[in-house]
This record gives sequence, structure tokens and C-alpha cells, in this order.
Amino acid sequence: MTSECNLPAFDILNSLHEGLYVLDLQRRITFWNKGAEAITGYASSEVLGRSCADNILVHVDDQGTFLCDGLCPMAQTMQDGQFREAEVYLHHKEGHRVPVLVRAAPLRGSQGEITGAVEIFAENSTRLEERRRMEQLEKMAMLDALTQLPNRRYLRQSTLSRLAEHERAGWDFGLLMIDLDNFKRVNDTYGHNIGDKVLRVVAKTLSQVSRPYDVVGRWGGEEFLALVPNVDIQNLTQIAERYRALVERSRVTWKKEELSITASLGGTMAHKGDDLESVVERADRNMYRAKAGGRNRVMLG
Ligand code: GH3
Ligand code: MG
Ligand code: MG
Repeated sequence: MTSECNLPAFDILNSLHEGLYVLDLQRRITFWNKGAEAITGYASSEVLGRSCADNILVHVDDQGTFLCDGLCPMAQTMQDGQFREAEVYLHHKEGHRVPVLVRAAPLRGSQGEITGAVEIFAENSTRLEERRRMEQLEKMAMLDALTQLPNRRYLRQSTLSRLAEHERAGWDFGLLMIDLDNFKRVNDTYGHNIGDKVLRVVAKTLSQVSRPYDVVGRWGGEEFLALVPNVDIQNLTQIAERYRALVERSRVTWKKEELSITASLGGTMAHKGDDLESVVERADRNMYRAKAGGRNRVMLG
């Protein structure tokens, strides 16, 4: 194979992060480095000797046009001996498309005649960054910036999913509305920044003491909502009590003072025929009953 494609030092080529492969004039793959294996998922043993157009890489451009029938940068380079660079999407063994920057160069024999071509390809980092940015945006759209908890939008979606499961499979779940007591006074006395700090501390307490499948998020302002699957009303009461007690025991330091806060919790189980509004409203009503009963307490129903 070494003589066939005139490339010495294969181990050096194998140490590249970039993918690199070599085609002969029949567009058969004669060399496939480790980088190409990593980027495409195809091992060298799977592709050597096969045509590059043979349902392996099947490059497409950003319009989805197949490039293997003549528009292929490698085929063009073998025809005219020119270097080429292109942004294409190659086919990963698992089926998805990978954005790559490809560079094709001709290979020549001792008389200067073209004997094949070599292509180097690297994951297209601007595309990758774009994708990561999109993922980040998606995450931000579901996260509350202040507390890093799931936001109202996420909570609404999760509640809808739980309701659908409840309707379809009868899986029980409970919902807790958690409202901080006299929070306006915290802001008025210590300032908005300390108010924010209290919100972050409460958020951390709630998320750390919740069970793995429970979702606690920020419903808005100084209100949090917990979705608690696989419980009955007794479990839900215990969980609400635990939240209440641990919020009460959380502390924020301000100058030399230790500030504490309490919360009133209203809870309910999902009923048959509930929709998002009805189940949240019931939890809310119970939360107001807890306020009316003197705050720092749990009311379920
Ligand atoms: P109650 O016990 O009846 O719930 O009294 P409360 O003072 O907690 O209720 P109220 O609804 O009157 O006040 C809520 C306060 O929460 C008012 C608002 O300024 C404050 N708040 C809402 N969002 C934020 C926030 O992101 N940061 C801070 N620091 N304060 C917030
Ligand atoms: Mg409130
Ligand atoms: Mg409040």
C-alpha cells in the first residue's frame, strides 16, 4: 500500500487529529488514518479498497446536494491537479451528518502524472461552535438565570408530561407551590441584592434536598414549584414538611447577621381530568391557606 500511494511515515499521519485519506484514480480508498476513524466512525478495515462514493462518506453540501457524482472535490482535483478547499457535511457511520472542512490535493507519480488524491478533513469548528451556542441557548431558555433552576417554561412542560402520563398510565404525582414568607420585607430591609442571595440559597436547598426524580424550579418571583412523581398524599406531605423545615434552617450571612427565611407550601395530588391550570391553581389555593394559617406551614388538599 505504501508504494501505491507514495506516502511515507503512516504513523505520523495516524497521529493527526485531522482525518486523512488517500484515493487512487479509480477513487478507491487506499489509506485511512486514525483521525478519519474518529471523525467518521468507520474503521480503516471497513473502508480500505472501497470507492469513496460507495455509501461511505457521501459528502453533501449545505443544500443537501450529493457531491459524489462529479462535483466531488477529490474527483475534480484528480482531473485538474488543483488544490481544493470546501465546507461539506460527511456521513457518520451512525447516520448523522458531520460538518467538516475538507482540503484535497493531487498525488503525483515520478513523471508528474496524477496517481490519486489525498484529502484532509477536520470538524468544522465554526459550525461546532454554532451548535454549542444553540445548545446553550436552548438550555438558557429552560433555566432561570438567577437561581440556575428550571424556569417556569420548563416546569409547565414537565407538568404537562406528568399529566399526560397520569391520564394514560395512571401514574400519580404531586405538586407543591412554595412561596417565601414576607419576602418583600427582606428586600426592603436589606436590599434587593440580599433578596437575590436569599432566593439563590433557598433554590440550592430545595434542589439539593429533592429526590432524584423530583423537579424543583422557579415558578416566578419568590415562588418555587416542585413536581413530585410516584407519591401518595402522605409522602407528599412528608416531602413538603422536609422542604419547609430545611428552608427555615437555611442561612444567608449579611454583615455579621445571619438572616433566615420561611416558606408557606401548598400541595396537591393530580386528579383525573386535571389540566395544567387546574392542578396549579389547587396547589396555589392551598399555599394561600398556609399563609392565612400563619405562614411557615404546609397545607395539602
Ligand atoms: P407573603 O408572605 O404574603 O408571600 O409576602 P411577600 O412579601 O413574600 O409577598 P409579595 O408578593 O408582597 O412580595 C414578593 C416580593 O418578591 C416582591 C418582589 O419585589 C420580590 N421579588 C420578586 N422577584 C424577585 C427577585 O428576583 N429578586 C428579589 N430580590 N426580589 C424579588
Ligand atoms: Mg408570591
Ligand atoms: Mg411571598
